[in-house]
Amino acid sequence: MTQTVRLTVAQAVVKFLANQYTERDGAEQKLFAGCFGIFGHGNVAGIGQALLQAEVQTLDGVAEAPDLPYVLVRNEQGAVHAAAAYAKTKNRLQTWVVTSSIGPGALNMVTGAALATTNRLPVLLLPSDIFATRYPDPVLQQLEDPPPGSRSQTPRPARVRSTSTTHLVIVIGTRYSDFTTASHTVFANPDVRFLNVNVMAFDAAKHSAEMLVSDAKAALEALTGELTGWATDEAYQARAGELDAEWQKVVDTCYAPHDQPLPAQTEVFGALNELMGDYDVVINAAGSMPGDLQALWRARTPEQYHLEYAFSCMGYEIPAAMGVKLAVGDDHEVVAIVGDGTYQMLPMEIATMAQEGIKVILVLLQNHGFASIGALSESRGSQRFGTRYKTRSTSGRLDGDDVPFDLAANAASWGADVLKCNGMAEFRENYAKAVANDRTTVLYIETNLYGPNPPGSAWWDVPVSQTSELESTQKAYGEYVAEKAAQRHYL
Ligand SMILES: Cc1ncc(C[n+]2csc(CCOP(=O)(O)OP(=O)(O)O)c2C)c(N)n1
Ligand SMILES: [Mg+2]
Repeated sequence: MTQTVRLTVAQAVVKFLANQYTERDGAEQKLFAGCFGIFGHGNVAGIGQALLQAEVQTLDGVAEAPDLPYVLVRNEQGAVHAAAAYAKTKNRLQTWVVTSSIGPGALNMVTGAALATTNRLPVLLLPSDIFATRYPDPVLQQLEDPPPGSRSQTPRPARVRSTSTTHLVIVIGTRYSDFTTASHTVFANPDVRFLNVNVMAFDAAKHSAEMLVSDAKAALEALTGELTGWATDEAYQARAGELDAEWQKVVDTCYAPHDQPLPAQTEVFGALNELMGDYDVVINAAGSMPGDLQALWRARTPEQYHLEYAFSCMGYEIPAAMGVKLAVGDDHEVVAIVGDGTYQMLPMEIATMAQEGIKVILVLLQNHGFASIGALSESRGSQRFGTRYKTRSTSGRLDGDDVPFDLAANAASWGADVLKCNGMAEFRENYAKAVANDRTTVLYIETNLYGPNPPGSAWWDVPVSQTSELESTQKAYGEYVAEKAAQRHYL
């Protein structure tokens, strides 16, 4: 009798790959020794879940469990080089799989892929892709038409909450990314209509909107003229004011001391928001920081807020600080907030800044892992698998001591001055020293991996494995299905 086994594609792929062999001169060996990778929202809940399940089952001694050990790396390009070198050393009889997230993670593998191709070396690269359904389109890091050079903003929670009764949404210069729309769950009123002001027809047409293809300023002036004498009613205005005031209290709470051994990163943001000048520039791109900054940062000028959140590319911040400093000149402080993960991806332009006498301030938030993808992994039932910088212990898992790297020493070795900050008081003192310094200065501070982060109600469509041997995944799948019901599709 045949038995039906239900697996996700990722679980089937892992099982299949773990059972591939090469044979030469009568000797068999496994084709894939293991899987290198970095999880992001594109692979954490799919192949991440499958690799976790395989690891749990292997260590539990479950019969026929696939054995494809997962190794967290620092940069996707490095992972592919390691796989290619392994294959060359093993006379092409064995190699490694590499898994990456969507967008920058996938593209980082391209150089390694070219090296493997030119050397005729076998590697198996599993870059993640956008969704098969078009519901959450465009997802974070999805490439669309070339966007105009606009600053796009996502709504703050106070505004998000007010949208269930919204009839008309006037949007100015947005791509409607999944963060802006909470993966199409924000605008809950079934009769909601959109007026899109955008210089690009491509974006103006989204959400079946009334298109206003125009320069934003010209459109706003024209609309203001047309609306002379019209106003929303007083109750509506009062409610909007209340929601804003409520949100300001949330920001104050996030910025205030949290009375825990390590500060929350929001305390660091609060200090920077207060200490930085109106025309200084804060930079960030990837990790848990962009979402927090979006919710909390009180930008006093448009120039102050430099976030790259279209591609959310780890490794952007340090080179970006160099680029911004060259553009704004010495009268402005340029402050890049750098996560420990993103730091390890691309720290070396610090040396270029030392070479050229370019001074920026780098705030290095050390939380020993991925606060962002770790929390996402947990919420999607993948148990924070492979998201902390821990050594492999005798259990066979990445649950040992902290990996003994020293990012402060590393930054100093590239030619920066490094000030270690033990808590927020010292951070504030050291910020003043960094401003007074004429060399690139790294403010190194340990922060709490678990936040707390700003309260957020926005949903993100990151699908969960439909079938699983893990209770955590089964539970997360139920939640996912329930939450997805709020999603709407606009033609
Ligand atoms: C090049 C690249 N690879 C993978 C990802 C997916 N990704 C998004 S955030 C993140 C972890 C960032 O860690 P860290 O810089 O320490 O920030 P934290 O999450 O701790 O705030 C990863 C792996 C990405 N955005 N870019
Ligand atoms: Mg981190």
